[in-house]
Amino acid sequence: MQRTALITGATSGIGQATAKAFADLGYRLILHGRRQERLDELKESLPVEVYTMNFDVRYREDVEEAFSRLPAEWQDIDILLNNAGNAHGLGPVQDNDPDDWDAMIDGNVKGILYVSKAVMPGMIARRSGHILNLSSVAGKQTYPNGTVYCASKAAVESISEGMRLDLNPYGIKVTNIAPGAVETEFSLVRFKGDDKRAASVYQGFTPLSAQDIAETIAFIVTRPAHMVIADILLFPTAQASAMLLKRE
Ligand code: 8X3
Repeated sequence: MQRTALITGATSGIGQATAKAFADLGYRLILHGRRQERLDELKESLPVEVYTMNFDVRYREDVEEAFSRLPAEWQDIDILLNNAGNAHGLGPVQDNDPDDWDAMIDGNVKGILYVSKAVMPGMIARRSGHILNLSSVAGKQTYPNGTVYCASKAAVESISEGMRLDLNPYGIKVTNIAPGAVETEFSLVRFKGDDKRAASVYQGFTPLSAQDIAETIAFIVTRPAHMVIADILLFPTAQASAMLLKRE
């Protein structure tokens, strides 16, 4: 039977690449983002049925409202990829802008919870489903100047673990995905549009691409029913930890 997958943050990077990978698998797609134009373009480019949702995962009422309008034929969601999330700023915690803290805690932590809250009841009722949460190596290792981003991703690690425990009785799979350096708009957002600083993050080594992560996610969601890849850490070959990267 054709599966239905919901991807948050589908308008760029890992979300967008995974939308394409899922379309290749023949899945029907619910694509979420904040940029309707990009969602429409993506929908046009994909050879499968697509429903788009436009809201900010940080605002609980907006999330609830968007899901209350989800047509009946889109409500049986088999796969939820909680991909939406961002870093805002990189600097000593004592100098951080609290607005950046709000953006990261609300977007990366509460966002996953709000969206999952809307999707889990259907999975529980059907006794099946797969939730994949985009964490980061930053969720496993805190690095200097990354305190609150790392804290938000450490929370994702805990949420993945907790979901796995609480959803276990219902046969729902939970996967935690922790990439290291992946070249996307991630650093551009972190450095607030400073493209030179963003580009310097990926200089001197070959970073992972969004495509690399998408191919891995496609592999994860196509494992047989009795198997779940519970937790996965992905590095470019040049990377050995959050802090250690071999640059030429
Ligand atoms: C993205 C990877 O190392 O910039 O989550 O935190 S890192």
